[in-house]
Amino acid sequence: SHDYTKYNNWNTIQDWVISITSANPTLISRTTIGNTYEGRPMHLLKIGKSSGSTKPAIFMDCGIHAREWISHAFCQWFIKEAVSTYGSDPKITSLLDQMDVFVLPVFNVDGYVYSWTNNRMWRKTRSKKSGSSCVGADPNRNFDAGWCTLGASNSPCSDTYCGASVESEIEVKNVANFIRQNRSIIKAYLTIHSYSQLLLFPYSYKYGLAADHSELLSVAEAASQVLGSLYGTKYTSGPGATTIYPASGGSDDWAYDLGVKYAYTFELRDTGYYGFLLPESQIKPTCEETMLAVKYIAAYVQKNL
Ligand code: 0X9
Ligand code: ZN
Ligand code: ZN
Repeated sequence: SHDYTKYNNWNTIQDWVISITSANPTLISRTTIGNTYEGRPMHLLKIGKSSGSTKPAIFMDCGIHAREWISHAFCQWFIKEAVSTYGSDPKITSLLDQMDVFVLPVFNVDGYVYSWTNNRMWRKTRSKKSGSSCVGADPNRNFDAGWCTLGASNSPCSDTYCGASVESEIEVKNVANFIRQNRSIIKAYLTIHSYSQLLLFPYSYKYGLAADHSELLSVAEAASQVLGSLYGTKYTSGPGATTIYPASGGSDDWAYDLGVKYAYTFELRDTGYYGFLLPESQIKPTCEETMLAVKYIAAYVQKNL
């Protein structure tokens, strides 16, 4: 059964998505943005107090990469904290009164299932390609942002395979379609990965700085500082290309170039001791500190609507 301080498998997450939505009808609504390659539903939760009119929104996804289990855990934690502190935490209350937060708890569902059943270190989707015995593409190399030009591979067997074409992966297409359709209301795009303790922003597909570089950097540095205030966890912030590595086809760069100014990639704990195999004992502290940074960015976005 579901436990916020443990890693939950897809069936448990799916049951939890249904039950937390029905338990919080005034704060959560659920839609499906499409199905995965293997036919699983991609549940999207909208967290916010309904106001009768369309509200500005933040979009956040977890689990683009299958093996980054702390990411999936964070989206569940975020939803729990949001609904359980609405009405008592002034920041969350004000945020959810004025804005909606769209949360995609598991982006790469098929890959996540495979990381539980077959290969704990699986990263990609599970799409099949004729002419290759290798499976899947890297969803974070499959967006339309300098697609397959840098830090991505043309080889279907690579872990950073960019896919046969832009948005060839149905999961990427579903997310991109949703964001395109809601482009006018989406003010921030947050994507949760692990590991390395980084807060990244555009660009990664090129070395040139984003037009909003100084604002993106100062928000990232302030968010990293509040994150570290809880347990002393050290984060580095900066543009992806120079802070982690150049890599094209990422969701953050794509969202930014679409016009979503506050586009951030979180790389959660740790710095490599456990890496993707972060122990369950670190779920709570990791999620609590990350909440502070996400709430900081959300409050900043809200203040600057
Ligand atoms: O390489 C990635 O996709 C991300 N790192 S991870 O270890 N989680 O795979 C970093 C993504 C940074 N942003 C872009 N490359 N656009
Ligand atoms: Zn990742
Ligand atoms: Zn808490």
